[in-house]
Amino acid sequence: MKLTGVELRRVGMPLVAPFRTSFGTQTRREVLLLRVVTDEAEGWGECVAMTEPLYSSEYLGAAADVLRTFLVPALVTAGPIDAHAVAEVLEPFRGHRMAKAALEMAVLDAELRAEGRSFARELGAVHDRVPCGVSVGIMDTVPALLDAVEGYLDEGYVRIKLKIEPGWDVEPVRAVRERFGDEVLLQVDANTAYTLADARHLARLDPFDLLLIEQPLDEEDVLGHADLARHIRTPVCLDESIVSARSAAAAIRLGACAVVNIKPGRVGGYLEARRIHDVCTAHGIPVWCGGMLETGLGRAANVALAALPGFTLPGDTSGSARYYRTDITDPFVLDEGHLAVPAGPGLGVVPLADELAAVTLSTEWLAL
Ligand code: NPG
Repeated sequence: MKLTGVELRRVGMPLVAPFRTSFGTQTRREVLLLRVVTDEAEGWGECVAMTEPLYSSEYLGAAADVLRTFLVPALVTAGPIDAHAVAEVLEPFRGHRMAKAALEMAVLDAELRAEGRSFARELGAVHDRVPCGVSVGIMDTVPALLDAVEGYLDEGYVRIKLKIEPGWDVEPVRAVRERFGDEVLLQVDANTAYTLADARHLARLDPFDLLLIEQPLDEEDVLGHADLARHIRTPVCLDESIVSARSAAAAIRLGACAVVNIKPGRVGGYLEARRIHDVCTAHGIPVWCGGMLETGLGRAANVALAALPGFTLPGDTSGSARYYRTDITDPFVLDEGHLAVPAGPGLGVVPLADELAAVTLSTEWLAL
């Protein structure tokens, strides 16, 4: 395939409700979309970087800049494009995995559309629907949290993840267990809000039979997670710390994680995400698909990934309505707690022209 055009598009979408994590509160999501045009087909990519570098060092403005200045020019210089060669072409540039992931996703989408194959088939999906969990933000009060959880359970979500931080951990977990019982699949996510000095405190979560505690410590503190794992019974899951198949292998060898959250943006793309799945599966480590408040484009690809055999825990693959009143694709709608894996060529979904136009903040064609 020959690359003939790349468009960067910034969209802004209001969230249905504020989403509070240990690193901040979001009321809207700005997303960088990428459209690649080739001589054979077009493809869409979604960059999961947020507007501010609070989850990781990446942010939307930097992603747009590195794509414009380095990544897209390197791909053009490399000649005919092939999705499986994109990562290697971009490899000399350090970091910027979310930007790289978006570019690879768009090229892969174009290639698969041209060949009439789906993301699910390409990645190795073995299911045609996936069970869905939901991530519940930090609330002002426990009753407000219980109302939110009740609503999600009524909608059919099969697993609840509570965002936690110091001051909002044991009590909300206890309240959810007391109200909804021991059968509810429940896990917590700290987004790096604790230190190893909190080990005793975090052990107070042990009686609640959580599926896992996600990224309690700093992203660079892999060894600390291994130490923590010896002090608590709740299985430790890593998110921010896992940025590649190599870092996953190292974390597993260190005993730093019993479970891994795979987010394609965080690790540089869907192909590296699949390699992490393979490494984890080979070591008997269960994985699940994380979420970054994706639009229908990223959601489509995530649902395809979540259908791989090693994804044995429900992911943060919620329905579109969890975040957006109007999505830019046909919405993903929960059916008995599951989402259907798109089967059409490429992502299997395309942006709806009117919906996309309504949320577009700016567009930019890159000079090739
Ligand atoms: O369902 O898309 C979703 C969001 C799930 O909690 C979620 N994501 O730390 O995992 C996370 C968190 C997040 C959201 C991180 C946005 C970064 C940006």
